[in-house]
Amino acid sequence: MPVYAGPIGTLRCKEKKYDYENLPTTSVIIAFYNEAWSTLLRTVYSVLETSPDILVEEVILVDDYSDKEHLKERLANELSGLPKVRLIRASKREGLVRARLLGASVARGDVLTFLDCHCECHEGWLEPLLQRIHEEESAVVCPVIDVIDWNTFEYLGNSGEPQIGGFDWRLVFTWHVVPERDRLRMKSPIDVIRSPTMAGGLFAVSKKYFEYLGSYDTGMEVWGGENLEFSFRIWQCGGTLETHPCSHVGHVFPKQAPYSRSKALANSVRAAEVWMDEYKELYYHRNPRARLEPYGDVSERRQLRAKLRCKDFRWFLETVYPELHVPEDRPGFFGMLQNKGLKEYCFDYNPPDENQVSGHQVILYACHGMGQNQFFEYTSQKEIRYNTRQPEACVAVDAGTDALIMHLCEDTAPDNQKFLLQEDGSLFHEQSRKCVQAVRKEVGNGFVPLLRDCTNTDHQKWFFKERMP
Ligand code: UD2
Ligand code: MN
Repeated sequence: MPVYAGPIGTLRCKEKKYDYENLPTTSVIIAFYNEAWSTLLRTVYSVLETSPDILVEEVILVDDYSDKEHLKERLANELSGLPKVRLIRASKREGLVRARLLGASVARGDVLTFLDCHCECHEGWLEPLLQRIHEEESAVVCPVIDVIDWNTFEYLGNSGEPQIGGFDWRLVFTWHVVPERDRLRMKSPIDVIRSPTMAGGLFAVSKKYFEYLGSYDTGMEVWGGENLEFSFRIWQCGGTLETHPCSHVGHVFPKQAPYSRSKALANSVRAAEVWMDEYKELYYHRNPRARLEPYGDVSERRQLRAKLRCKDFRWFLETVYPELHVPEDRPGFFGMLQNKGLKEYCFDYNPPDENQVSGHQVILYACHGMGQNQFFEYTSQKEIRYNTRQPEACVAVDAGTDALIMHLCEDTAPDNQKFLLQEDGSLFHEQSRKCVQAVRKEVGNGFVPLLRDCTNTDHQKWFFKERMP
């Protein structure tokens, strides 16, 4: 078996030769809602300038019922001189799923290539995507997403190796380094990389295969959730999702979107209800609001799943994404971890940096029952896991100190991360032989959990509660 275990790089991409005559053609589909002029036009011109003419059937811009003045006449005029560019307009606000499908419904290319409306394609971005789909029709292929600076709009690129997509149990998309397992599967530094999920905006798919797979869930509104739904569906129904290290497209990750994203929760619930089987409970435990969210009718999507004889979510987790830790969520051992003496105070952890989960202290805060920062799981390894996010953090106490600090969890729990939750509610730290107690902060208001000699006080008693009464 040919094995490549070195760094994944783009250096050799330039040597790659393509058989242009035989590659499929593509329709590039760009949906937009109230996008700025410069970023939208940059996307269009960069597609035209970096793509071999012979491969581009057309560029379809779908206006999702924008109300900004510059996107009306002025845009139509600007594009009228570009023979390959078509502008179609939705007659009401559709949301990105149905807007993209509007574009797909008129597309004439063999392959649909979706882009966000604030991108810059990098020289050579298109050929690898089409080449791969030419080889394997059921491959859905993403470019590496480079960063365009949100303030200066400078193309910053990507430091280090391409990353692959995952998710956490809140159903939030996450980035990961390529695991060893997948590295060993690669035959060269410019081979495709398998990815459990995609970010959502930039990918190429055979038009025929997209239709076979059931395109998109048209019950999803505005923004969010469709990326994980499509990722699960691709894998579970027999396709593959990949990133091609030779294809690079820059994207502006804005600080704030020009529209409300309140529909994201219902969209995620639809994805969970159709694809996740019993694992959807792990999601609902971590986001109790999701369980109450009206999500409409998913019976057609379930029928699609049955018709395509798609595999179950357990298969997906075990085969495609074994790196994701699957919580146990034993009854009575997850949710809010509440103190008995203080009544309404719960363990709370809110790391200031979303990307740096470890290193901060657990505090106590008024119990809110919303999961998220107050969700903890007590495992059979005696860990107190903060596992709404990836990577997962575990409560730890460093030798000689008394504060509860989050460390990254390990495969086998180290001794300083082990707590015994006893029948009487006491929470005993085995290594130090002390108990966790709710203690008033020395400065400021509020309380923190600290290690103290074990006594019988209610301030040393803790219990899990799944939700607010
Ligand atoms: C990411 C994806 C995005 C989408 C989203 C989840 C990338 C780079 N971006 O968020 O494509 O999968 O996750 O839903 O992977 N749009 C409409 N109508 C709407 C709302 C948005 O046409 O009602 C357009 C929007 O103008 C843009 C695209 O849909 O072209 C994606 O929206 P975004 O850029 O605000 O999403 P992003 O990049 O934060
Ligand atoms: Mn975007």
